[in-house]
Amino acid sequence: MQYKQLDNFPANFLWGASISAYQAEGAFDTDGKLLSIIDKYLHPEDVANFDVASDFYHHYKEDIQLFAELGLKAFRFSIAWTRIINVETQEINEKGLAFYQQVIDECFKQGIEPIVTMYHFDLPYFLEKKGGWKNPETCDAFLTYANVLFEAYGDQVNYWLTINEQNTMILHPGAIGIPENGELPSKKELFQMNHAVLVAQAKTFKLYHELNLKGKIGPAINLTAMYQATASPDDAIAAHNWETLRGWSFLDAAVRGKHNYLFEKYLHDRQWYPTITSEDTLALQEGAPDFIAINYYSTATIAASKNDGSDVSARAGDQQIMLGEEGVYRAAENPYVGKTPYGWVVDPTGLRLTLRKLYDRYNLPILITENGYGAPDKLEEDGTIHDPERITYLTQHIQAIQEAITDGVDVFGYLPWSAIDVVSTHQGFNKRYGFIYVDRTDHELKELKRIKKDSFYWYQQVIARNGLE
Ligand code: BGP
Repeated sequence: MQYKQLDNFPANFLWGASISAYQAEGAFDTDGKLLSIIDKYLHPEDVANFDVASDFYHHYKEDIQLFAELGLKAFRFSIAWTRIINVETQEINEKGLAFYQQVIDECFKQGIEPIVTMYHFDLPYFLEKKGGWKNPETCDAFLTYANVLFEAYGDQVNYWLTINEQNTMILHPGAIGIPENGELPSKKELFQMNHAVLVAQAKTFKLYHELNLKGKIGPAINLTAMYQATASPDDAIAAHNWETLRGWSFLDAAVRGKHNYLFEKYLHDRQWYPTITSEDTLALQEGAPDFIAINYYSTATIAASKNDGSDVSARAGDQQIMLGEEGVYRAAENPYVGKTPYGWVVDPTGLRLTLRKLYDRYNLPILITENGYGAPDKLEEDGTIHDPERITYLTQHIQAIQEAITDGVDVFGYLPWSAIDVVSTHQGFNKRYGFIYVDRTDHELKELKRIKKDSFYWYQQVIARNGLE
């Protein structure tokens, strides 16, 4: 649909930006923070690790002041579970609680809405040693953690996100690191974990609502619309397979309170179906979100599986690069879209399509919690950073959101990745997304000085105008 005129962004639209604890904070063992899986997992050795990251832990005030100068109306950050509770002794770490209280206070002082992700990939290592999400105790531990957060900040924070990108954790587990023994869980184990996380999430939704807190809570999934490679009906089935398994299966459980039918068949057929208790079934039914958050970077193009041993691509996959699966789908190229320097498809219209499909399916308000352009930005000798590709990328995606809003989709905020440069999940400091440059490299910490990129000044204008020119 083409419109003669696009609707304006709503007056209270949440223009913002995002980070996560482990990718930004550093201070990995400071003030009582315990180790998470991220601190123990194996990561590529030639890039930065997460020990210091952008040192947001020590720079949060300066950073939030910069976000205020940028004009952000909302700032999404995650809380590190390992700063809050010692899951072994159940002791609460007051210093950890105080840190996030300061972050929240600084946000409010600067007129910024804090948006909190409760869990962004960084499971406490102590729980991992006891089986991680395979152990039902992890679900209980998450509920205890949720309770502590709601008690501490529930009367202040208006938007909560339970789990960041559960689908990345389950479908691309290697993207966030490899366990020390070098072995990723089996598919059967992964889908058991998946179910456990969904149950923990549903119970968290229920708990939040029972506490009658003033805000809203939702899941945050990495969502990607799938195109069929040709008009072949088999390609259409394959695209539907993968769109369901990669995206809808996670959201159907979260929103509709039961597992998707095709997903269940897929698991049964492969003998990966998890153990599900009647208590789990009830928990899924009883918890529901108030809104849906999505992280959107790319679309994918899908062909029918050839089922001849060649469907799984030899190239390394990650959260946006589709690998293929025998009997399910095969990754295909799309000549109509671009790519980032890291091979991620650039498809703004795909965002409009993804938003429409998401709204069709669940009819809930949508918050875009990530979207962005990873690039090896360069600090020029005169102290500037020119990132025109990022500006183009974001401009096109904002345009697509405006089109979706004009279509009638209820999108209430846009929080690109990332507010400031952070360590990429597996590509270090070379791959940057921020509006603010952090002066360090993978191998040299330097002074971690904050420098505004061209995109900073551009986004400032967008927010001030409440939209594109
Ligand atoms: C998402 C994650 C983020 C973030 C982003 C960019 O999948 O939620 O944590 O890192 O992708 O990914 P990367 O850092 O791999 O480029």
